[in-house]
Amino acid sequence: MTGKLGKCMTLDRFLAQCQKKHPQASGELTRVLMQLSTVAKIIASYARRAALLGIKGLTGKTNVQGEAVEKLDRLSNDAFIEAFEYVDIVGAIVSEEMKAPMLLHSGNGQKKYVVLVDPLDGSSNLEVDCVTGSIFSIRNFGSARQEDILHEGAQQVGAGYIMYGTSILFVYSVGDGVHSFVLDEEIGEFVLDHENIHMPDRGKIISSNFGNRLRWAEPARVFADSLIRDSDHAYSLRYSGALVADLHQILHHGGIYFYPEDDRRPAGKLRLLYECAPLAMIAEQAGGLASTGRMRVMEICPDSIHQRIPFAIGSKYEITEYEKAYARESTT
Ligand code: AFP
Repeated sequence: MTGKLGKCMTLDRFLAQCQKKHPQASGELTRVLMQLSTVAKIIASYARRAALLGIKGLTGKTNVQGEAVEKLDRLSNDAFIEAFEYVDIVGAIVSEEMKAPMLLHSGNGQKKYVVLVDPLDGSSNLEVDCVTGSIFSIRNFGSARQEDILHEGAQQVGAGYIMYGTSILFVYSVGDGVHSFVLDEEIGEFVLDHENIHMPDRGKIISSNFGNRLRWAEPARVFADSLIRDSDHAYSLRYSGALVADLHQILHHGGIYFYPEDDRRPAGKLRLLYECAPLAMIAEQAGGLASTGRMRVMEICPDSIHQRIPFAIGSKYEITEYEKAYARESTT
């Protein structure tokens, strides 16, 4: 970081350095990541000043998911769309806030990527000035038709998240490990914070909405009870209401976040394409796992752009135990 070593490894310098290791690289992915980092700064400034700017609260509209849209959900979505109007290699954008994929740069050639986003994860936290995030996935562009976007997570070219907390963090992977950057507001740049993050193989954090425990599918309940009963390995409960923040802790300290299917949401709550798959890529690149309980998230072929799945993500030990609980259920 700026002060620590007297050196300043900014995001653009880091990406330039990585690019040199791959002489065949065109620099196009770097352009996409840099534009995402600009969006991060814009949304961070909205989130920080939401009360002052009078942009807290609901718009009065509901989105395609049937959820109430916060003013900042809409502004964040607009910030992503605007960003990619300047990057002609991004041919389409898919967002939690939009019913269908949005085609960008119609008529221009050279489209290479589609970007999928949850513009503001945990937006209900905004009302009380708590942590929020954004999640992104970068895939190869075929067309803006849904069938050309519905591919398994293993085909993602890159993924990451932005966390708007006490610091603003930009965390990404393009398949060569997970790197995190912190916004140095004095110089207006993201500066390297952690290179090649490795998630502990077993952790101490359990993160889930225990208010739903009686509604969860049986294997999730059995798993949670057995983990909490383990007297040799004490777990701490952490749950913020923003997946990005909960995963970020687990990335560093290990453990598990899970949002299983329950009697109100038999398909689960979280969205595959712009929440689960990108975070699964981050977890796997950091040495962790992501699963529905029954299968690896990165192998699911989506059937619609807003598909939901039951989701568990975290350290190898905890996710393996979670899957064992589901496997036991199917043999009984
Ligand atoms: P929003 O992005 O719609 O605010 O939802 C947040 C979220 O998708 C995820 O970030 C949280 O972990 C989870 O939902 C919280 O859901 P519950 O309030 O049902 O626990």
